[in-house]
Amino acid sequence: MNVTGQQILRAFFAPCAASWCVVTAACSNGSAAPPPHVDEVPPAESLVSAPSTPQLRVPPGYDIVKIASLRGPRVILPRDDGSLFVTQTGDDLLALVADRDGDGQYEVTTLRRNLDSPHGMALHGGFLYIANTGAVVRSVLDSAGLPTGALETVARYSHGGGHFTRSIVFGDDGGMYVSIGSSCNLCIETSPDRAAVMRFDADGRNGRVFARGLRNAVGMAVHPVTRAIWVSQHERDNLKPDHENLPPEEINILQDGGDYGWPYCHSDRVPNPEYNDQARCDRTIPPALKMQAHSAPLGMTFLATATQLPKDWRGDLLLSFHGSWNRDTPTGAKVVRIRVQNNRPVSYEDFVVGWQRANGSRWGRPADVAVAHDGSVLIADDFGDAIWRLSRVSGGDRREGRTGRPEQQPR
Ligand SMILES: [Ca+2]
Repeated sequence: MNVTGQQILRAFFAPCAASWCVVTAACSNGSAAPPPHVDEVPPAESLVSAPSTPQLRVPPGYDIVKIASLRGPRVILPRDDGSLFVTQTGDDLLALVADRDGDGQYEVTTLRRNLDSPHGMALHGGFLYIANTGAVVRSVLDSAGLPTGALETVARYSHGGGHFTRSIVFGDDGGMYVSIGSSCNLCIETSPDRAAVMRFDADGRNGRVFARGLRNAVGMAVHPVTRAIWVSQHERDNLKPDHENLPPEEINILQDGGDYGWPYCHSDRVPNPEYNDQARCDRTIPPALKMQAHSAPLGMTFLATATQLPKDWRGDLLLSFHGSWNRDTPTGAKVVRIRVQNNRPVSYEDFVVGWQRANGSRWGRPADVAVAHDGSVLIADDFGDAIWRLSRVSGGDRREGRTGRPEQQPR
């Protein structure tokens, strides 16, 4: 086992107590009004305590329940049969999480051990791809859709030092896109594949830099209409004088050959004072959406198939904020909804909150969010060692269920 995974993750959480705790929060009694549409994260006035989970607050009409317990779940890949592939990055594991007996609680089976900080996953061409910290590996799927046989290494890239998780998606062109974060907070990298998204053929050949200047793009998702790759991006630390609120975290929409600024620039083409190169910044692509500094945006998902959410949410996306670790007033540890108009992100607002207490300490941290086969929403909580399922109390829109089956009621 490498030493970077869970130990680093847990080190970030050191100021936080690990025990479960009920957050007592002032909240409304369930107004039917939609959440406010604003550019900054609002107070969670429109959220209510979930009926079965008073620690967490969700929009009125929804419930959230813990469906699985496992150490450090980071990325969720839902399967068509309702089960999930889950990477446990810190323990170098791939797990199958499935409700085998139909009681609403999901059982955990370890499928692969001794991976190398596995994080992102993708299904493509009859393979399960896993993004380890230094290479993408893949495994053939058997008739049950489970990985079988030896792992094949298909693409290697830089690793060691700094950001160690790797994310992966396949584009409409069949290309394999892998995000590799920076080795530092702020520096000029010596390896061109750091702070970049690489594009490979599906067999790992013809690797090249697709987009650069991305300090740590962890969330990756393909827009359901434009098919562009969207990423969430962690910006730099220790920018004076207002480290608390600068620079903003970002959503970026990737373009082939695009430069998104880091380390030279932040925000809308603003030079970092360490380099002070406005001419260079003028050639970079500004963020599509700016968000609260130090929110640590991780996994995200579009809601095109989230049939348990209202129809007018289906063009939007959800994003996990892991939460700040070096901000005097902690922020984050919540899931936000990003509103999309004309295929661009325009604002964001709280969607699920409560992992963070009023004093800033946390009992959980959302790391990934995904849409399940039945249109419900799944959240990986790598600090609370849990997977949560959010569903509509009334059962959702049955006519639009992806599977054609009645959607499961929350338990
Ligand atoms: Ca079960």
